[in-house]
Amino acid sequence: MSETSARNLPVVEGAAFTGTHVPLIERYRERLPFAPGDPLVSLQEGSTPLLRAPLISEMVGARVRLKLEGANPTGSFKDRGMTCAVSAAVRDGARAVICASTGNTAASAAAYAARAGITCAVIVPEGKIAQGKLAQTLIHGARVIALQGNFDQALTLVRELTDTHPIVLVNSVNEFRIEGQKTAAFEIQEALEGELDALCIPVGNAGNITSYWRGFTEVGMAPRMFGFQAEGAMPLVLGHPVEHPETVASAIRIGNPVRWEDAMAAARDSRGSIRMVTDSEILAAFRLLASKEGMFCEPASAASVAGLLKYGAEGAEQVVCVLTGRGLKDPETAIAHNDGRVIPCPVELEAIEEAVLGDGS
Ligand code: AN7
Repeated sequence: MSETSARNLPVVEGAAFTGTHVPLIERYRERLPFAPGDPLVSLQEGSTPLLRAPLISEMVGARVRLKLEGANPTGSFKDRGMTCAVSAAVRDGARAVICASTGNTAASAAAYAARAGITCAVIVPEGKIAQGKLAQTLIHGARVIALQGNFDQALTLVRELTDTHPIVLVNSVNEFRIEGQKTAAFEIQEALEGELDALCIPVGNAGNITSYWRGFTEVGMAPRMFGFQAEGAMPLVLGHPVEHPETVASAIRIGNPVRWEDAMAAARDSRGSIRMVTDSEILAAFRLLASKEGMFCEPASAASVAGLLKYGAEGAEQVVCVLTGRGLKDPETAIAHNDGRVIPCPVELEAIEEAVLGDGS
């Protein structure tokens, strides 16, 4: 253990973990920029399920599986990149990390910084991040700054700030983020023994599509990469930045992605595409996943399935849709957009009978 680690206890060796669930850096150490003995900040991320989606499979005429990234410790795929970014920061003697975020990067950075015993600051667009993510970030003890602007402006400002202060930037401009997130492609390769024709994935800052393509390339796979942006925040579809991005899927409310070139290269080199889904298509997929497949993801994640349903499998037989974050992240949107209702009931048997068995009128 190097002396640069922020404090002794939480930065542990992989060998200290027991059970079948090993930290991502341990599982894929040979393919990641870490040496044995490097400090390792882990919450036992990665190794997420790949769930069959029978109804969606039938709808599109392909074998469709869902990569459940909401099963990560903080409820999103960001943990894969964050274990690497924070472990590297600690290795290099950092005392603080910072990010701009639409919510999930903030929650993940806050958790890993807490684990490492270093400080964390996050800049979020004021009033535009989901409640679950805000709750996580605050309880982990990060300093939360609500910018009176959008994500793109927040990212521009933190990049300037980190140019002149010794604080590590953990947005996906950080190479360790991409390196960590590519491991999801390794897991898919192992689970499907390399048999995959298409990957459907939501695109915001475009770090994740970049990571998956890097991971697939490293294991000799080349599925078509189908990225989806929300109609009100689709710079990669339009070919120019969007100054005022807007979408119900707050996680991908991003108008000028940092991994622009990498995402376009992934789409081009894989014979894939980056296309658009509307907010109502996102919400329809969000409800379908929850009510018919039993899987509650956050709205941004449903963009992957919305895109598959909209454009079809295009001849692909094996498809994976990445569900990037857990539904509990954003309870407001789920409560605002569903077909159910809450039935009030007095404390009486007859009333209960009517409420449970009646026609609901
Ligand atoms: C659930 O947290 O950008 O294309 O600041 O939270 O790699 O940006 C989140 C992005 C998809 C898009 N799904 O991934 C942030 C942030 C969910 C997300 C994306 C995000 P990228």
